[in-house]
Amino acid sequence: MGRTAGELAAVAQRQAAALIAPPAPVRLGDVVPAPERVEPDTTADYLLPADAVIRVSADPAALAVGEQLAALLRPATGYPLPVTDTVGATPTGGIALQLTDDADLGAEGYRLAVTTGGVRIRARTATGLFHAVQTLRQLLPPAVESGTPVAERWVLPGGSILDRPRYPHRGAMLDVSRHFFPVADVLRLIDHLARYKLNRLHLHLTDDQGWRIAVDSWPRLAVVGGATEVGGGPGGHYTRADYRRIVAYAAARHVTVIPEVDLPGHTNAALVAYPELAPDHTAPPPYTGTEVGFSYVDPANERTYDFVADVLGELATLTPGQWLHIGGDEAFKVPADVYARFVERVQRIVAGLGKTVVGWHQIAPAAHVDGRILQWWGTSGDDPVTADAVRRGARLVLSPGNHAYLDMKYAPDTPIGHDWAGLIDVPRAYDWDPGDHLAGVPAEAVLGIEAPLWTESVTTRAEVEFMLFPRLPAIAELAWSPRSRHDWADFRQRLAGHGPRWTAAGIAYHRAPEVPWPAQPPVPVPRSAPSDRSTTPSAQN
Ligand code: TNX
Repeated sequence: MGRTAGELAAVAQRQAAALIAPPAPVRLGDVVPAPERVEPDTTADYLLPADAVIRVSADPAALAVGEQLAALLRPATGYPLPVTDTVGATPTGGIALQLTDDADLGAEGYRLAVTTGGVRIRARTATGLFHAVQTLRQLLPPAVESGTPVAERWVLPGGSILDRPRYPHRGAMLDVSRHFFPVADVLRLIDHLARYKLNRLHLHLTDDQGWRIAVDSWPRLAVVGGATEVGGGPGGHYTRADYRRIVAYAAARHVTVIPEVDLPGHTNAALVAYPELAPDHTAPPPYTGTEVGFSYVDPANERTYDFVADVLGELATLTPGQWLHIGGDEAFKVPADVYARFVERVQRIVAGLGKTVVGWHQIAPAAHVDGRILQWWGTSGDDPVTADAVRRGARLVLSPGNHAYLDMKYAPDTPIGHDWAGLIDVPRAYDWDPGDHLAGVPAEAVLGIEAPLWTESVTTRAEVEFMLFPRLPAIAELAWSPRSRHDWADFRQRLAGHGPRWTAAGIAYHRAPEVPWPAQPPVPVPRSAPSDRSTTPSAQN
């Protein structure tokens, strides 16, 4: 049935009102993840002037953060925002980024104070300054995300923030094996992580469907093993230079890359390239389906350990971070005792390379090795084998399949994803506590959390972003904010305010029904009207 003229007029009036009404001003508490302490002072708002200067402690890493802040603000404001290394003890207007000795702030914390005279940020490290810059970015109007100058009053809400992370390990994983994603997509993902104060990017580099990292000593891995992906597409791989670029881009954003080579299972692509590693020394056909658990490198063949040592050795050299992830999941065809001995040997190889081993929680039964981390992806909250490994010294990163798996569908009618671990809407992503999630595991054993995105059904950057937003910020809040700030009613309001930011940044997010998204905000009017910025991205639903 058609609508009456009166109904149509009412709809038109509401749409017009949404376009005319200025967006609600940003409040000091509107930050995701929620800062530890927020003290607003509504008499102390700061209007960023066109001649503002960014003053930074004379330290190269701090100055780099100052330059990042300037680069963030210049496009939308059109202001020159010069960066100087002359931060003084007394506020002098503009934005100050200052390194201090304040032990309370730890390795990543910061204080941010907005007064009518300017903004002052203090941290013990450049990383703390960097996180503060992400907060500052969120305190400016959403149009700050625009790539071209916008006529806007660049007001920051007055008051002060003290902020520190709950967990040191806050991450996401991208499976680049099931579908390959080019370097540019990975860099953009790193930007998304940094925005929400996540500091680990786990790259699932190898699986049955494709081997994605060039290895000089075993060149066919990437060239042959990388030429496939789920669904029969062309696949691809990262050269060493590509991988170095990813790692450096991440480091500049205070994100550490954790590369994963999945062993001994999930290795069909490696066996296609090097049949000598297969138990029957015969090349299997390339695999482009989505089953798991059928392939494995031969644990009884010494050549397998040469392969593991060479691959992990090259990866260790390319990776500045402390961790190497050895997979270990779903090796269904390898008997338990053989599997445990294999994992123990690989753990020793990693230790010998000076790195700390991470593995999926299936490696729990293997002997402990210094510092080892299990990534738990169960769905039940009760896992005696993992709890036992923790008693023997292991630490945990939590990726509960039924809360943190970003490849699960949001709802029965959202287009992409699996549902083997259930549907994960935004409340479900948010409503769990990493501190007491696993029975028999003390809170101190939990290093943090990680949200994996498996990509059997995820094929493009837009699809990656649809699965990440808005669930990734929910995970980020669990990882960063103190438990005392955990509050769904408050979170959904803060999250809603990010919709217009994502739109301005070209992120096609899922407009989850549990979140009170603002009406599509007025598109900022570009001052120098380039026609290609005059519409918002169309992938909104
Ligand atoms: C299980 S989680 C897997 C992956 C799949 C994923 C799909 C884990 C360690 N292994 O191989 O991609 O489920 O959700």
